[in-house]
Amino acid sequence: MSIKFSLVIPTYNEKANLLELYGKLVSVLDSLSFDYEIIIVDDDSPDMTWRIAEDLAKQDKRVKVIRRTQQRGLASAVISGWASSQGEILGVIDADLQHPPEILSDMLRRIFYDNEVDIVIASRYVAGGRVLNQNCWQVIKSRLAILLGRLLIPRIFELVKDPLSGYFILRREIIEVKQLSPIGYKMLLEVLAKCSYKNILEIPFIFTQRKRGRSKASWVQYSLSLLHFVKLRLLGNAWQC
Ligand SMILES: Nc1nc2c(ncn2[C@@H]2O[C@H](COP(=O)(O)OP(=O)(O)O)[C@@H](O)[C@H]2O)c(=O)[nH]1
Ligand SMILES: [Mg+2]
Repeated sequence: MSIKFSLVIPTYNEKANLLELYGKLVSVLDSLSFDYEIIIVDDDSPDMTWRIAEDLAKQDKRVKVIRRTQQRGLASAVISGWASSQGEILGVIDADLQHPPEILSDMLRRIFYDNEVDIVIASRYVAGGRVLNQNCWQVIKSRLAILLGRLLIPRIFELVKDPLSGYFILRREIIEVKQLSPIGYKMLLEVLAKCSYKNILEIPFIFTQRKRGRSKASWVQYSLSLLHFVKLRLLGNAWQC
């Protein structure tokens, strides 16, 4: 049978989270009756997350591992994973359990049963979604990013409520001939700005704080995301599709 769904998990120092996420994903995906693959893209994590991923791949043929030693970065890891995938539907989920695997079955049903839907986003900002326990700095940073996004690339920020979400699935065909070259963290923004698509659905989820391991979202990453907004504005891509 051909692979219907390819899910990329970008990892950097996620040793403490990967096995739990894998267990949850498999229990969700096995309840749906199609073939899938899980592609872990690890950037040679010092905590050796890649070794756990490789052990998983030995036990479960649906798991593949890409260990990158020359490249770093969340969005480019997603591109590497998708480039080596086979599924009709592609997706990405963070490894740290801030993205609930349980809603994946609903996301997949929506895209499989409605040909008009090309992208399903797990959204923090539609009714029913929210962010829990953010500290003051996190609130300021995310509000500022949304404000700048609305100013620089208004079409995207009007089109969807959470264009900065890191948890989404899409049809392979919409990215196939596109040159995706995001700066930093925000892969979905790049897709929304550069690809052509029909309908987009947003499904609410509650974004919790990570329990184990540390965030890699540094000020450098944050600044790169703002630079990404500027790049998309200058390219004019945000208005083309
Ligand atoms: N391969 C790879 N994954 C990364 C990199 N930076 C972050 N990640 C992964 O991307 C996901 C989100 O990162 P995280 O640090 O939790 O960002 P935050 O949720 O915005 O704080 C997690 O699964 C990380 O392990 C990177 O440079 N390379
Ligand atoms: Mg996180």
